[in-house]
Amino acid sequence: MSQVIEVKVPDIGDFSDVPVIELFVKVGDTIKVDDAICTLESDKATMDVPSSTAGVVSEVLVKLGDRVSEGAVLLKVDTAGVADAPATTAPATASSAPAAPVVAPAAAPTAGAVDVKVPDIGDFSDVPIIDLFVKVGDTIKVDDAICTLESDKATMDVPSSAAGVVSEVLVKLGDRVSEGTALIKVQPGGAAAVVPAVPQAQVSAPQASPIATPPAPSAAAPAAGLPLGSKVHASPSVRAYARELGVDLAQVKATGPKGRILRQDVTGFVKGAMQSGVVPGKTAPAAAAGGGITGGGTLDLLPWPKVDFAKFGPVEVKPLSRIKKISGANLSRNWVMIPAVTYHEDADITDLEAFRVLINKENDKSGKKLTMLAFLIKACVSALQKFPEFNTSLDGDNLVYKQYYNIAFAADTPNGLVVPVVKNADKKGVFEIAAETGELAKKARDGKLGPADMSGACFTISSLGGIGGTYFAPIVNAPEVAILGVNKSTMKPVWDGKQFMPRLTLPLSLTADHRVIDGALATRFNVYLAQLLADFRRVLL
Ligand code: CAO
Repeated sequence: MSQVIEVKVPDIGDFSDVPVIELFVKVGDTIKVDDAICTLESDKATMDVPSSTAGVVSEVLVKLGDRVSEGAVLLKVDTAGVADAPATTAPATASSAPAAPVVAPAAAPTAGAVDVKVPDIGDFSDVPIIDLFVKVGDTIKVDDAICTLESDKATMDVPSSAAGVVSEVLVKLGDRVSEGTALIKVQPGGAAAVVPAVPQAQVSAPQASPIATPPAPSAAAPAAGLPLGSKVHASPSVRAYARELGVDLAQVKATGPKGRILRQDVTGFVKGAMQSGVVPGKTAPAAAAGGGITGGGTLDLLPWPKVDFAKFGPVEVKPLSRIKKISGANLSRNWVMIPAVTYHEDADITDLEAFRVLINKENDKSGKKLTMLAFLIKACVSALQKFPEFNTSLDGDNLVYKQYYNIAFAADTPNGLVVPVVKNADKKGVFEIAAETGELAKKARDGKLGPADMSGACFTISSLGGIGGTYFAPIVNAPEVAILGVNKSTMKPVWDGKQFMPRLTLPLSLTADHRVIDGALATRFNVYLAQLLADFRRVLL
């Protein structure tokens, strides 16, 4: 018998008056239970509203941009002739099908189910869940995103450590969780591909800010990266990520549950686009970076060469680490979008190195150690103070001058490059900076850097001095405008006007964004930096 049922907004937690940003149905559509009707987006989360009934849509009572709360009627559905429609379901219960903020309903936990818990999330605890991607009955793979946590500093997707069928969801939207909180129970399925624990690096990778990663989106960042009405499913963090990279989500192939676009889909899209020579979102990112690639838009490159390497000899294929995948996308963007020039200079560090060795000898017993990196950080702060254009970021047509001095340094780890930040380096002494870089480098190697450790940088130093090399051309770490590369110091004969003298010479390589810094200014910066390193007393002036 024909019956018209109202489909209402279910319990959406503490949210009310939330705008409809996507609408997936129209009059005449045949829908099933759980089909997505629309997406609501608050400033904290994006929620798909599933249908609580099956049938033919006879009326759509909302339009894009309407603001709705729990109980608002979205659709009228005619259940005539539809087998799985809950024919006797009263309108009131039609709204009881929860949307995204769902707590696991009936399914009883099964023996053998594995708990998937919040992994190590650095110093964060009591962090709210702003997005939940799984529900009871979903089949998930290892590394599928389970939920998004958002602290005041960063948005983190929590990947699953187990594969199988979700038998219980133990949390709901808005719940606050910490390391070790059980999120879901998973009944291992198929080949029982349960991974005992999420490796540290994988956990920290989504938060990681490898060399070119932009700052994590703040909680206040607007979530939508698309115009109203675009049919894409993605969490706020993924939308923010796409927006930062200038990616149009409508072009990205989704691999998440129910067609949801995951962060790695966006990264993969950028990689694919870079390899095929097409710059994704070709006008938006250029505009955001203060002008650059417009009009022409694409790079018109040849596609990435496809070679069957195995034809020429044995090969082994290994997946890139998560950090490498993330940093790769960022490096590619920075390489393409920043018209960068590298300037070289030699600094005479004979006296500074002698001083460093002397002080370290004096402090031999205390365990305190001065490093060349600490002196470089301190000297760079002085150079940034003298040349404030280096302590800026482009924001559209504006240049943002920072009045704080946070210096990042590249740290090599087994999983790839990460860039921890020494905050307020102008207020710290070289001993303090040396101790802090030592601690941050250890955390980096252990995969334990949190988003806060890697955000807020003004300028980056990439020191290969402990390894060797003469000069190199580092890639600017956007949205910074310059980066200093340092190689191994060597004794060189230097003419003092009368004779050649052996001087310990440190090779410096400064890459600067030419949109902000001209060659003359960059060279002045380098010369000044070399003067500071040659006579460190100048730092006091
Ligand atoms: N010239 C000569 N020797 C140097 C030097 C320099 N510029 N810088 C450091 N050294 C020496 C130190 O004296 C020390 O030797 P001893 O053990 O005999 O005292 C040794 O190298 C190690 O130095 P350190 O403990 O001070 O560490 P570091 O500053 O060299 O490095 C860190 C710290 C985190 C920068 C480093 O571990 C690292 O990860 N570097 C790689 C960065 C990188 O990969 N950059 C490339 C980015 S672009 O792809």
